[in-house]
Amino acid sequence: MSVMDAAAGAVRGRRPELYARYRLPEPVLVTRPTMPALAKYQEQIAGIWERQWLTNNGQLHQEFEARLAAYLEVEHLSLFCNGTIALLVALQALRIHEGEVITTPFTFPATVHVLYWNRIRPVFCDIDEYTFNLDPNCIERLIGPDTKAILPVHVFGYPCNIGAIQEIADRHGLDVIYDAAHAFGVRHRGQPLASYGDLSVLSFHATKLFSSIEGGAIVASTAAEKKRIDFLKNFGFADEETVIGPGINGKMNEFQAAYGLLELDLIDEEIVRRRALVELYRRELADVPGISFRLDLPETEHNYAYFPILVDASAYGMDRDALHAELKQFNIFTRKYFFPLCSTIPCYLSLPSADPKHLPVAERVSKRILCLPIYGRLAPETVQQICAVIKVLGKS
Ligand code: T4K
Repeated sequence: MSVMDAAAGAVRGRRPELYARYRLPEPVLVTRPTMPALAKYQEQIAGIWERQWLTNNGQLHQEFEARLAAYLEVEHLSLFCNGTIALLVALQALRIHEGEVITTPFTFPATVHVLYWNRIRPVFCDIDEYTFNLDPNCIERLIGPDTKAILPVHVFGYPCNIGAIQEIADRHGLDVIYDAAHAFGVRHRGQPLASYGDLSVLSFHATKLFSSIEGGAIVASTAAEKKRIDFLKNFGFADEETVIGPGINGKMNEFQAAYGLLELDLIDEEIVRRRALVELYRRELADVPGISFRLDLPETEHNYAYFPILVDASAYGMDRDALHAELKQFNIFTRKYFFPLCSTIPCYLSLPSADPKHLPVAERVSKRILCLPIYGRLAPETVQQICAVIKVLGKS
């Protein structure tokens, strides 16, 4: 019998006793949205009713775009209906609609699907063991005559090695589009993380640190780029009679903008709360054999959007999948972000770069990673209870 089987058996045998002592009374989900007061949202909606202006660059859209750009300290920001359409348009904005783009397999499928939808071949590159982001040492050998751009992801809001990536891109004349879906408000080397690269794309989905229900944005480097992006997200219309290119409908509506505006008032407090919870998790789990996590990175102001741990089965006594399943029995709903790797999705499986032998770090990380519950309203006592369960399962 393996160590894992023995541990699982021991837990099963002692379940009633363990449940009675450790099971959480209510389900705890991996995240919950930070929601503004309903009365405030109703007030905003009343204004929408009065104006009878529901979408297409309405008053709240304009106000949200300006306030968000100021909050993020970026000059040129375009709002979108969601992060996926924003990524799709970012590629179109840079006229990348053929060839290959180098990206990470360790991400949400949206990152790779937007390449497919633009008829671009994804080229998967392995990741760095510590940050879980594209490993710059692996990028260069993947560059070929068809390579057009690099699409890295600041996964969990951890900054990519932006210096090395930009240096490679400059040397080969490639564009860099950052998928900054997790990186709202992160600062790195004295600058907003979203200001690096040719374009950066944010997501404001309900599960994100900062939300507009659904939503997203592209941060551009120049006013001209923003203008082109604004045309492209509105079917390509430059004015009533001029269509500059094959645009799409990527517009954010007034209800999303209203919600986003109210969230802006809550975001600083949300980050402070999450930071305290991350610090608590780190203290509680510091000495659990086989459980590891990342500390703050140098020159970075983090947003504490996620709390991923890595499970080393031989040291912990149970593998990631078993822990994920066991935690459910205790009413704790963690998520395997990001498993399976995008390179294993059937439509990408036959790509030469999808071969697992080229992606050893990503393979290892995706089999060990587990995101624990984190959101501002999560009580510190609940974090302590979650950690107590993780500790007791490990000891079993
Ligand atoms: N790039 C990256 C790197 C991304 O991670 C994402 C999205 C994108 C691009 C695309 O951006 P968007 O087009 O979405 O703007 C969720 C989100 O749907 C997705 O936005 C996000 N990444 C991904 C990491 O997480 P699921 O399939 O895990 O969501 P779901 O419905 O299982 O929700 C997770 C938990 O959140 C639930 O257990 C409960 C809680 N929840 C969820 C919703 C929707 C709530 O409490 N309330 C809610 O309204 O993908």
